[in-house]
Amino acid sequence: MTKSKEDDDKELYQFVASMPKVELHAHLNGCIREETLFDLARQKNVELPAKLFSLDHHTNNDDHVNSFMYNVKPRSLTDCFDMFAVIPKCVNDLASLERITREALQDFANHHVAYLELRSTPKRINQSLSKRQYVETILRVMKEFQEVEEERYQQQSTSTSSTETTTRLPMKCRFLVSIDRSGSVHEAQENADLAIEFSQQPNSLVVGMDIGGNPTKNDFTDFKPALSRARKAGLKTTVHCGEVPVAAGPDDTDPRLAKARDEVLAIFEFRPDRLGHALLLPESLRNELTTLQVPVESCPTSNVMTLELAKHMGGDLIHGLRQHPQLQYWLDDNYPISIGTDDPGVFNTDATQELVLLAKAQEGVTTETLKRIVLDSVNHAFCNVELKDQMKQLMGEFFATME
Ligand code: 6MZ
Repeated sequence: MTKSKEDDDKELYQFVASMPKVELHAHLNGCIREETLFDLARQKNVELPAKLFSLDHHTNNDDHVNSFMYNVKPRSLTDCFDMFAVIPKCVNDLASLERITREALQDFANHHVAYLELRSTPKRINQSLSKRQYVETILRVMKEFQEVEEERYQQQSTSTSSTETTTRLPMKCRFLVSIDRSGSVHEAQENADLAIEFSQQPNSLVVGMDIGGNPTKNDFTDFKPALSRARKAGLKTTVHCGEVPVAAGPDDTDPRLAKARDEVLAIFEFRPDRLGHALLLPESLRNELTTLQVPVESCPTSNVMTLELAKHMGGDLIHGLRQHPQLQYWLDDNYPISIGTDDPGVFNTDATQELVLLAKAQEGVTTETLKRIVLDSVNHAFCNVELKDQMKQLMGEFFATME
């Protein structure tokens, strides 16, 4: 009997769900579970903007306990930043910060992420809490989570009842301190101070810094000194790049496009260890990137949503991803990339879905390609060589059991 398309889809999904994965591009507040956001909003009396969320009462009584809200898809770049403005109003104490961190880690682990680099912008989430406490809290939850993962793995290794689908590697976590480019240079310098200080503690999980935030605000060069300082102190760096349209060449006089081009060139000149998205690069800059070989953190669903690539296709992500300006080129060229979720809560995605989407949308992507991308991603990780070697060995052994 020949296999149906549904059987193939199911097989692909099961393979991808059970394979160990590497997540290098995930923003903590963007990982918030939908139900957690709604729960916290209710607890803290925060009104979520009706444009982004709609309220659907599935109540047996009138006390709102069972009221349920769901995201209105899709999400443009502007929608995302409107959401990022409201999420911290709900995550405004240590208990909620701990909760979203623990849940984010659990969600990645449930999707068999074996190595996670989570990033977040240090915030004073209320008047009595410092940015240092924000970072300390996240790091404590990550450490605790790793310990539990290690214990679980030891038990799994000695148990005879583990099956291939339930078996997974223990998740290792590292942290990147973000700079939000819509904030001030002073804030960025404070974040660099924290990143440097925490990275110098023994067994620190802090391995790098990131510049993200609304790409229409300010300029990379404003924040370069903070990032340079972090780099001098031994931290790795990654910069969001090409999220807004960029001039095709130096002769383009449109001031916005020309500014975006200058910015990409400044980022290239800085030569971060990785780039986030590198999405709207015209051919000349794509070629320049090919020469530089800076690994790119590509986030398929996020890219389709923010570029609104599926807008006229009924929201079909597969067709949307086929319009991605760079992905097919990178795949054909074996360019160094990793596949990330960006903001799984905001984009309603997860680590499994991103790889399945890639395989379904892009030509020539097989399960072998996915394994190669995941293993290569370890090379782009910001952790030390010892952990990279350990990850490669464990993942290689795991893949061997999947053949
Ligand atoms: C640029 C993004 C982003 O730091 O509060 N962020 N920056 N482009 C994106 N693609 C859509 N997605 C998330 O997490 C949320 C913050 O991450 C950055 C933004 O600064 C956002 O406010 P944290 O944990």
